[in-house]
Amino acid sequence: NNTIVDAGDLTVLDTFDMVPFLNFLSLVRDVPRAQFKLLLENAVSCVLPSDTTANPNCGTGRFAQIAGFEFVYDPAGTALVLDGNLNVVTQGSRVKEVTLDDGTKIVVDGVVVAGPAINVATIDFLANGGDQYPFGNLPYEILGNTYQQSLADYIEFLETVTAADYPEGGEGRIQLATEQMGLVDTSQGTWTLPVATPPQTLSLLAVGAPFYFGNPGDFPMIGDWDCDGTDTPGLYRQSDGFVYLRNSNTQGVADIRFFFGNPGDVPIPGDFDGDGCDTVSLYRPATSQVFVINELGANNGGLGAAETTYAFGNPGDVPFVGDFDGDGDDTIGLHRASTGFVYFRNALTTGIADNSFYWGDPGDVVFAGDWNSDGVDTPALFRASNSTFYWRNSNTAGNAQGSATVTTTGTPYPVGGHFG
Ligand SMILES: [Ca+2]
Ligand SMILES: [Ca+2]
Ligand SMILES: [Ca+2]
Ligand SMILES: [Ca+2]
Repeated sequence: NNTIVDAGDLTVLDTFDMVPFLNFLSLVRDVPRAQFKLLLENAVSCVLPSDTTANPNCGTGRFAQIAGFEFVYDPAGTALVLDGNLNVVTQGSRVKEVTLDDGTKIVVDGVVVAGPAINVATIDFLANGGDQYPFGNLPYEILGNTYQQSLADYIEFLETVTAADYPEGGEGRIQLATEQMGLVDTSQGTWTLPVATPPQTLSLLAVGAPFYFGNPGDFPMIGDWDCDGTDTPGLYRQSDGFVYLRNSNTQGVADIRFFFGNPGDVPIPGDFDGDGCDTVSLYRPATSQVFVINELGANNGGLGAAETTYAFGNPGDVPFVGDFDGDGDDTIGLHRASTGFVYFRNALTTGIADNSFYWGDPGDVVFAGDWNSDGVDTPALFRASNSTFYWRNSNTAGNAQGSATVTTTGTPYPVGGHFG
């Protein structure tokens, strides 16, 4: 639990406060690696408020406390759903990396590494399927101690526990993968993904190697065009309305090409119907109109008419996209450089803004993303004059809650997403 222990003596009674249930230390031998990943998927299957919709069995308590290994999870992945008999209903894809303390890799990039099974120490409640932990029918040995007695013994063994042993923000055993920030040098058509990761997480990836995609002057965007959870480049050529999309973060030709819109339209990529796939919608600055479409074109063909069209904003507003209320559907925001305000609605309809607040100076490029992995997109901006990203984690007025200064070349333009 989250007991705060004041400096001074710890008593046995304190340990009963910390671990108050009658659970016995237990040993589960030879847990196959895939099942170990399944156990961790269960641990992170109820971390977003929206998870309770898919899984009515979500309850408090299933998030794991761990030792002996580290793992990285990304709430943007699919939550594991189990039925009442602990059979898998929906496979989870949130657990990205699992590494034992001796360096053995168990999961890399979401994929289980083949190898020997693992012995797991836990409590009999979980070994027996409590909190939906899917240990299956693996036998477990109940050892002689309750977990409270084990904790008391351990503290006695240590003699002194200091705050330095338990740093604020944790020791990195459990890491949260957030959306990252990248830059496109539009003067060269070079992409660097990522260049910054908000520091609520340890940076998982070094700065990416730049790669070429597109021509100088193309309007860059990023999205998950093939619905695999990884965001990759796209381009909109404003002169002729051509869309060029690529499904990997590597140099190469476009995987998808089609045309849509009028000269001068601004691309707004997002998942406007919440199906897990991003598509390219448009904002027409001349008339302040949004054109939403939930499919991609193909084969150099035209995409046809938009599914939804509505007016939003004033001439000169610059659009950005996000899921500002965390319901799974993207909607449109606007940055008005003349006032320094952002405006957004949580529905794809005409109407007054659901929210507006001061964010950014003229010249800043505003975009949105989920910088703390709570399921809600909030604003960021890139300020070219000092090569710095700024972001907030709530959709409210206020100063930036984080910033990162990066190295730039040419004409940098920001993108945010899960770059894999
Ligand atoms: Ca993708
Ligand atoms: Ca979609
Ligand atoms: Ca939304
Ligand atoms: Ca967020």
